[in-house]
Amino acid sequence: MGEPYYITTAISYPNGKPHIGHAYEAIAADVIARHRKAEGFDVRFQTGTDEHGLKMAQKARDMGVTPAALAAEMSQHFIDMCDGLDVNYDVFMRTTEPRHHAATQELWRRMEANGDLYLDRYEGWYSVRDEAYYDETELVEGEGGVKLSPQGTPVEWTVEESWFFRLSRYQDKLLELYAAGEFIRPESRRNEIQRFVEGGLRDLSVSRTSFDWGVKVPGSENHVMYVWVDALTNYLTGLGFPDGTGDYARYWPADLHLIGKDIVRFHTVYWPAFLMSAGLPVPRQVFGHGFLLNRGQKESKSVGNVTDPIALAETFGVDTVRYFFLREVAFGQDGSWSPEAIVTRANAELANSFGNLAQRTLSMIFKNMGGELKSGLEETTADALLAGAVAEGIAGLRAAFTDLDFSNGLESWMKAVFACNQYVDEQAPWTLRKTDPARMEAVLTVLFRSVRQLALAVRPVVPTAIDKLLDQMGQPAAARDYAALETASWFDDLITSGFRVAQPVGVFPRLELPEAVD
Ligand code: ME8
Repeated sequence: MGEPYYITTAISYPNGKPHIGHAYEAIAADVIARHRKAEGFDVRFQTGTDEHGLKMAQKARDMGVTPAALAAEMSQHFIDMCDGLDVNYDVFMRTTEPRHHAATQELWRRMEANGDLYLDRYEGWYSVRDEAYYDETELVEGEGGVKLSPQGTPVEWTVEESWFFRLSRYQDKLLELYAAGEFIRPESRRNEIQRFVEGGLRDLSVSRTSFDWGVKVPGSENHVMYVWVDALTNYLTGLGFPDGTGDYARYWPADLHLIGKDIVRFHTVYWPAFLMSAGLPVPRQVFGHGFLLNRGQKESKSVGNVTDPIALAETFGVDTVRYFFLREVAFGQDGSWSPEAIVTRANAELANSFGNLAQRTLSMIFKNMGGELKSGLEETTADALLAGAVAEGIAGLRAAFTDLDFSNGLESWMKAVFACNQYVDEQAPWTLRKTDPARMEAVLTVLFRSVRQLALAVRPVVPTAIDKLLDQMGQPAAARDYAALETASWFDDLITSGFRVAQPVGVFPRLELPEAVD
């Protein structure tokens, strides 16, 4: 078994159906998980729903249902979204599960045993929308002079008895953690958080008494924990914590918490401080990705531009949507999508460049060679150069993906695809068919090999289409990771098996712009 690699997404608030931002994060995490698997890692991938807190309680009240019923109904939509987008998680964590209450209470006890929790009175500003406390100095003025959080959400003055966490104790330790390596990525977010922590940390209010939809504070049953204490602990619960053996021992600390830019503070200030307090190792990295915008605009119910990610995948194809998100957006920055941009990108790169290359290659082998591949053909300089270009493009993709730089990784891959298309045009196998049939067979064989390598490399991004293609190329289902790129005997094995290329079926169709996308 390979080295362990534990990746998580944020757990979503199931106070409504999933939106495009949820889909973007889930897809990116899934591609990272598949990429690491292909690299030989023993991957554990967790996602889920964050079901407690005032936001859920208020939404349920507005709808006239219990918070538990709302959470149960909506979390199913998040499970369906993962299924609909080929997001292959290992664990879907729901924070209302009893084992999660037990894990969170254990974390609390450990923080208390370390002297980091005390009872006091909280007076300050709270944003239900963000489930966050803000300092007076952080607030901004909205229309009519109303006070808003830095995220632009309403805040309310709150006065309550509350348990506090001694966050102020952790300032130096956190700064050391940031200085030691790449705990926070990208760099811009690291600088922002570092400045925030350098500015001084106030103790954090970590319990509420005004409502009861949450995890009970041990020994203080009229308090429920601040929803972020319980939400962050999901990353431990899914591994069996507090049992320190088994999955926990194997996968903790997490290699990567993948989250959006708006919740970096919770993951890089509060979470490592809670873990340090409880005597547990901190995660290796937190990556705050950017936001996905609809033609440059935030999707919102009031603007009426909210996209259902499953409908999007049904309209354009799951693989297309996955490819588009990773190719179009510089990971870490905000990105924008529109139906036109999806269609343009998919047609140019998937249909016309790679899809057409694969289709032409298989089709010519079927028609001109009776589907039969040959070994021992003579290799020219052009053939060797192409093999080099393909290897380079794939190496570029792998290195960039490991660094979470998807758009450049796919660009490197596209360069290799272009090299193949240029090779087809230059070698003109359709002409060789009459002038030099042996050379035609060699050219088509070189192309078959190249298409196989390119397909294996891009499989983490577009798994369904690539599996359909690799099936048509006689590639064993069990040998589709990156190790297969280096298997010396694969081609001879294929010939020995008696495999013949059949009339190919295209796997990346050309798209038309739909009339309206819901
Ligand atoms: O924040 N583009 O849940 P959430 C990209 N429950 N990503 C986006 C986005 C957009 N337009 N909008 C939101 C929560 N996200 C908490 C997390 S983790 C212990 C608790 C991202 O449903 C957002 O940044 O509001 C977050 O990473 C994820 O979607 C879930 O957001």
